[in-house]
Amino acid sequence: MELKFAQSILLGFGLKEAIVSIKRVESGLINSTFVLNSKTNSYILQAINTNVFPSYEEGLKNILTVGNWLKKKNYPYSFPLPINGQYLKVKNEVWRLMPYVKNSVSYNRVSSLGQVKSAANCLGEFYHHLSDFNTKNLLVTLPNFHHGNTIILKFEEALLNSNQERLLLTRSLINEIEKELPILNKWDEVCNSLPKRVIHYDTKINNFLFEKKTDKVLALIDLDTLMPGCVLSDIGDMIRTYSNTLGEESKDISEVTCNKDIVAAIVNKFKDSLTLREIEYLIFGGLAITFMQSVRFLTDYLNNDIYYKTNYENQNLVRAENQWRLFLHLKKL
Ligand code: GN1
Ligand code: MG
Repeated sequence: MELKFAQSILLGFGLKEAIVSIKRVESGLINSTFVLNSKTNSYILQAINTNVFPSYEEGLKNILTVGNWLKKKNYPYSFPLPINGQYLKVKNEVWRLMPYVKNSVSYNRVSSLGQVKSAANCLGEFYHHLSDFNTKNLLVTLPNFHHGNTIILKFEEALLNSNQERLLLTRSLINEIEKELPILNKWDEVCNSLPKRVIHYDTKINNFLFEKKTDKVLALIDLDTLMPGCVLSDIGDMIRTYSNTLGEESKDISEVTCNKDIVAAIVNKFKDSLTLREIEYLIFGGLAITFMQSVRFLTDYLNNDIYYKTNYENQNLVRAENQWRLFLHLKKL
């Protein structure tokens, strides 16, 4: 991004500071993210992927509603909100600016049990501080986001429309995955039987900001998917991304495994704060979300990578295989 352009966006938000440097943030598979530094402040600037988030204005309302609520309730973590409570449209792009959380860092894979516990604590506090929030006050901005049957239908559609080359390359994974698809129907049944809560819906490891040099979580970020849902979407995604100590981008597929101590630490953190039925299904949540993610990556691969950003040929296939491998290990728990 050019300095001049970033400067004009900052000005669009009413800020007159001179930007001295810009850094692209590589994590995040949907939006594009940059850190802008002036002499005195740092900001996060994001271009919202409006193909994936067509209802981004409703999404902004959800972010502000939840943000204001948490502020009133003294939620003990940062919850960085879009500056001016608005997005800025420039030509065909939609931008948001947020304060940078000082002294923070994010990781694509876990390096200590302390990080796991701290992140699970943060998510627990998030639920706790929203426990009397009426989920009807949130708009459903991505209908059927984690709906198992919708994900099956999209996968089947991709199978019908995919090019022959990609179909051939994925044949054996497709065969394996097809046998397990009923998990996604069970997922729908289980989720429908659990309480509706405010769900983050994207609790992967790099959406937690840690304090530099400690294991302490400062914030749970990336709020485009805040919606009503069931806890298994979030805790399942924590299990998926924290237990896979090589990370979801690892190409070392045969080495991908799930760390049982990490799964146990996550489940343990929630055992006193959820309903019995939610607790009973936490590990199933991790299993189903991992399988779902494998299907979603494979679907995108068959669709020629139209949803998740990629940096190299076949990256979505590698991701799908990585998740499949993790799923096989989780299944043995
Ligand atoms: C996407 O954009 P990012 O990286 O935060 C995706 C999540 C997936 C994740 C997999 C709206 O999240 O659902 O779990 O990639 N977000 C959306 O890394 O589809
Ligand atoms: Mg996200």
